[in-house]
Order: sequence, then structure tokens, then C-alpha cells
Amino acid sequence: MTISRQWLILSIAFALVLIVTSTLLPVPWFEGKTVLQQFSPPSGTTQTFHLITTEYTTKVNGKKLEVYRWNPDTIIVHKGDQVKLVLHGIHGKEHQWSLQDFNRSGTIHKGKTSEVSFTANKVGTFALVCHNHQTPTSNGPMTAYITVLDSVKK
Ligand SMILES: [Cu+2]
Repeated sequence: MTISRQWLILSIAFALVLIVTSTLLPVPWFEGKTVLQQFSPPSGTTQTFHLITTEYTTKVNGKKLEVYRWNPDTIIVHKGDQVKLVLHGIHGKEHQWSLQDFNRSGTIHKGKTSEVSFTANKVGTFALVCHNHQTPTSNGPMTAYITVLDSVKK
């Protein structure tokens, strides 16, 4: 075996050791996490959803019908996720809303944006209700459904 071939093998071995150790050992600038931990998604990730207040109108026999809706109105997350809803007031002067199962409520005004965050700590389907537009007689129902699936991702 020549000297240069030994150096080549030694260099490759050194590079492999460097790659393996840098992947598996905690790295100070990744807050003590390994490279694998840093770049694999944690179980409780933050999910951000933008919802806009939307108005639909139509006419039936000359009579105007209108309904307010959340858009989108269906959100699916996993148990343990941090959920951030960014609510954009587009149509409708004001929407007083609540998400009772997660003890959150607020008011959205036209042209304004507000945010609400919560931990999806229970499994099920939960209603984000606008109290100004709750029934067909009050131009609703303006309800979005947040479904929290069990934390096992498939
Ligand atoms: Cu509303």
C-alpha cells in the first residue's frame, strides 16, 4: 500500500467519524440538541392557520340572503400541537367569537387581525363560534370546526 493510498483511507475514515459524531452528539449552537433532533419535527409543533371572515350573498325571489362564514371552516391538528389562529376581519363589521373548549374568546373588527393560541390538549371536534352570526336568522351559522386527532401521526 502506498503512502498516498493510506492517507486517502485515513482521510475518508476521519471524515466518516466527523459526520457521525456531528450528527449524533449535542451541538451547543442548536441549544444542546443533536443535528438529528434539530432537523426532525418535534411531536408538539406549532400549527398556524389563517382564517378570514367571509360573507356570501344571494337573492331568492327578490329577497336578499346573506351568511357569514369562517374561511377555512375546518382545521385538523394533532393532540399536543400548539395551535395559532390568525383571524382576519374582512367581511362584517364585528364578530364576537369564542372557542369555549379551550377557554378562548375575542372580537374581530373589519380590517383588523387578531391572533389566538392554545394547546390542543384534548381529542375531539371543537367549535369556533361567532356569536353575532350564530343562526340562519342572524346570517349564520358562522362556525368553524377544529378537529384534534390523537397524537400518533400516521
Ligand atoms: Cu360573525
